[in-house]
Amino acid sequence: MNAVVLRGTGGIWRARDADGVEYDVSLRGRLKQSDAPKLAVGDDVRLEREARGDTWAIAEILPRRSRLARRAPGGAYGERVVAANVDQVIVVFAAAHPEPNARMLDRFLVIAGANDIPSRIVINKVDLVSGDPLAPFADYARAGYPLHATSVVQRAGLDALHDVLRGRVSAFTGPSGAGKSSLLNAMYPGLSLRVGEISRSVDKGRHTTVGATMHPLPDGGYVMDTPGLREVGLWNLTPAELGHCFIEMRSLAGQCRFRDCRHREEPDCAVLAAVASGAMSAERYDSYRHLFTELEAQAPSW
Ligand SMILES: Nc1nc2c(ncn2[C@@H]2O[C@H](COP(=O)(O)OP(=O)(O)OP(=O)(O)O)[C@@H](O)[C@H]2O)c(=O)[nH]1
Ligand SMILES: [Mg+2]
Ligand SMILES: [Zn+2]
Repeated sequence: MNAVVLRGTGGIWRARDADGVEYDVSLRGRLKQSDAPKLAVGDDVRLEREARGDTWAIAEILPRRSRLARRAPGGAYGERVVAANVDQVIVVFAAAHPEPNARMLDRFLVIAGANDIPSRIVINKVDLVSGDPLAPFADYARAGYPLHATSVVQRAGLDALHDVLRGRVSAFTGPSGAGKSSLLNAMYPGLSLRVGEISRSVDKGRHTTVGATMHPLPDGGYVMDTPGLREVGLWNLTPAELGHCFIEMRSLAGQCRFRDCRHREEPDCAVLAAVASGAMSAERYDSYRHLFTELEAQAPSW
């Protein structure tokens, strides 16, 4: 029998089968060995009945279609899979209250980009601003991110957002107070109890908190809560990886004169040329430079 891993604590995992029935399951012995692939929330697994009793155990981790993984510190080989099979990252910001912060938004997008997971940007609370609420985010649309404008109060944009969540695993993230829980409650009346857990924030004092949790959606798909998604420092990216994390730079990077171009002061840099011509947003490029410096400081050996 196949199932999806919803969450795990201390060796006991919660898994859900295709009919929506949930089971507390443990790992089969061979999956506990140090060289075995590590189970992660979001994994599709094959369950086997335990020899005695009517309990089930995880016998096999099925192939992953994506993963959110933290690199090992210092760029050494190895990684820690925080979540598996995430189809998209949904970054929720408020149009106002709290004021949106582009640098913070870029951090969420960088983590998703580093893991090759597509992102969508939701601008919520559009009832609080006048004019086109997406205008301040034109750089992101141009970079290639799908944008949603929503208001829980006016029930605006909810159907379009609901449509892209159906049948997929979506990691919801964004600053506290942006309205993530409110949006989920508005789209899924009755989900209220589960949504409470979505708001769990990262304990910044202890950088080890990375427990993800999945919440089944009533009409198919899952919402995943993934702490630490904006803490770029936690993910141990190298400065060299950063260009790939800014999606509008991906196609440009191959056009630079130097293959290892850092897009800072190198001659014939296609990224610098794109910024100079206005083809790439200067604000986004500024974010790139700031994060580059931050990652350099974090891993001086690179
Ligand atoms: N005006 C307005 N207020 C909203 C909207 N959506 C949510 N709010 C309010 O914003 C506040 C924060 O909403 P939450 O849903 O708790 O925000 P959250 O993103 O889940 O926050 P955390 O759980 O702390 O991460 C609440 O007082 C909501 O009522 C909206 O579309 N318009
Ligand atoms: Mg919340
Ligand atoms: Zn370059």
